[in-house]
Amino acid sequence: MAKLISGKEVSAKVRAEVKEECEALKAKGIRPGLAVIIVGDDPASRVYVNNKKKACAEVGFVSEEYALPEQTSQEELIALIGELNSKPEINGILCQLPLPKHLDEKAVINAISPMKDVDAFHPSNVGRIMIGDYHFLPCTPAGVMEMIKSEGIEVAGKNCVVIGRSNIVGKPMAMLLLHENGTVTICHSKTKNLKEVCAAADILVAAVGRPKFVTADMVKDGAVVLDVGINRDENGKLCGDVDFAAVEPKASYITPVPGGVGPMTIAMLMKNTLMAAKIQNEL
Ligand code: L34
Repeated sequence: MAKLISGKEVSAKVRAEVKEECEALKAKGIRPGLAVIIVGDDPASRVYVNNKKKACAEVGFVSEEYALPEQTSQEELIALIGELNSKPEINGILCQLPLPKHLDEKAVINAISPMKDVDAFHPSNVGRIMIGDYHFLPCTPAGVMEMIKSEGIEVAGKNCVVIGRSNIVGKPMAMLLLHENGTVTICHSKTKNLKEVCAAADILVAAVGRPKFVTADMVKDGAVVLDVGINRDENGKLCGDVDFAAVEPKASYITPVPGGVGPMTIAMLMKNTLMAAKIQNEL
């Protein structure tokens, strides 16, 4: 039987710390502000953005939402980001992904001032992470690391396998595990012997985006299993990339979906926004 690492609990702790620091900033006349841009009406994005706004209210940040119509042009979106870049009361800017197909995600990310890039998606922040000299870590991988740390799980020397190589999760996740001295393998759709590679992992991170992709035969006895996926199963129920019922008996630790990595993503966003506010106020 695995121990459950509750994203609900760990994220509540992170948010409580952020809230406390936010109150200390108030005494200095500083109130962190986050601007969230959402383009179109993807229902999942709507839920995530609402959760981000709720978290801002809870920790004491100002949050501004910019809900733009599906047919927003590249120029309009870039112009809004430009305005927010020069708005002093906004410390963090986030453009919820995915964007509608006609918009150029890369150009949008590039337009966000690296100082306000609380997703840490801008190439300059990505480069900083690569060399270990950063202010912000991308929220989802940072949230996974926080869950690992919350249980005192040692990463150094461990065989870490990340399934998925996206710029948002897989690649930075591998880098953060490497920073903690893990021996890291990244798997993807072209990986040969995926099952064997995964079954050798002490720490297995699933970021594939396919429901119940990780089955029991891919998991070593006693492995730590972190599930980044948020999918809907055949009954429309939220589920992760891991077949939880089958894998849970084999793992030593496992994260649930929902209530796992998702809430951690949001908590780490709060942490990054606080950090952005401190940096921009030269604290
Ligand atoms: N720019 N785009 C940008 N930054 C991000 O950090 C994200 N991400 C991912 C999608 N696009 C993004 C998020 O915010 C995924 N993500 C995210 C955020 C929150 C939750 C899930 C994904 C979340 O709150 N999950 C809840 C359940 C939500 C539900 O009911 O559907 C959970 O318990 O997992």
